[in-house]
Amino acid sequence: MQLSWLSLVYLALAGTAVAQQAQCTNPIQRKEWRSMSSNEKANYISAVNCMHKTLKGKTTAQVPGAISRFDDFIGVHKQQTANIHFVGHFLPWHRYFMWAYEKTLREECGYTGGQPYWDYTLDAGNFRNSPIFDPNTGFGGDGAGAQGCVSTGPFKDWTIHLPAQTSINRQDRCLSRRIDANIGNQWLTKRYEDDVLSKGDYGWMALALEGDTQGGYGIHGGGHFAIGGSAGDVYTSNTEPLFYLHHTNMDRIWNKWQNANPSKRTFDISLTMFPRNTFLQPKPAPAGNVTLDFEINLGGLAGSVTMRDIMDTKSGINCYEYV
Ligand SMILES: *[C@@H]1O[C@H](CO)[C@@H](O)[C@H](O)[C@H]1NC(C)=O
Ligand SMILES: [Cu+2]
Repeated sequence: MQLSWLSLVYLALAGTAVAQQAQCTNPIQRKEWRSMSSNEKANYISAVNCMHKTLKGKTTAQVPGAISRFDDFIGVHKQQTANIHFVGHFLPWHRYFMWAYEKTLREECGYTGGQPYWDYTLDAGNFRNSPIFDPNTGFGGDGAGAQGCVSTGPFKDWTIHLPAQTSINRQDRCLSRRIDANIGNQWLTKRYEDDVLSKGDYGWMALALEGDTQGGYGIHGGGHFAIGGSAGDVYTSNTEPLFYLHHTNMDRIWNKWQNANPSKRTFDISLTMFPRNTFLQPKPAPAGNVTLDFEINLGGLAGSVTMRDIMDTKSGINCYEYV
């Protein structure tokens, strides 16, 4: 059956109506960690701890071995790792992932604010002493002992139920951290953020931000390996609660790049559907680039959305801003 011109006009009008209805008038404010009040920080930390406790009847348990909501998120990242890194939708997928995490903190764990970010360029030269590692008002300090178990701060007693290895379903372990201040001081700096912001199109911007063109760790790898321990486990790096502040900061940098030229950049997307630096064996045949119709999903956490739904922080499924 063919659509008549009349029905196309109708669909266009209906689309406009839906867009207006869903207008984002009261965006969630996402703040830098140190600009949050003591109450906001405590509220966030306790919501993360709430997600880590077994929520009876709430965990979607679609990942074998997951017994907490926090495990669910580790499991979904683990299941999709091979398809969501070194691809065009690397940034959009992680934007969607943080959207779900923020939503869960708010709807299931009583959090009232936005997902915070960590602007580590403020710690340049002084990475180890960042207030983010404060045992009382932050995420706790470096790991200790042979396993590098985090032994101070609000997550010191955590047991993680999903192992870093992909072949095992359940293996209890601690949250581990092995701070490498040299990596932080070298890579998590304004110089590399400015390099990302200087790019003229999505492809070059995204390659710089994921670390392909900065000649080393770059900001993405720099964040993971400066924290070290669990944060450096490729499949399960979100065992580290700071993962979400690191990736939200990368999301902020992408959004800052978009906002510098919104009409040209907000919906600019490219790079391949299959990984350029592949985890997949055998290496997949080269496929086309991601477009606005390309779909991503969060497994058992949330259904499919298109790139079009996720690119703009103030339309589609999103309604948040960086302050
Ligand atoms: C795919 O994306 C890359 C990176 O942005 C770009 O250089 C290339 O032209 C794109 N290919 C097509 C066919 O659009
Ligand atoms: Cu990831």
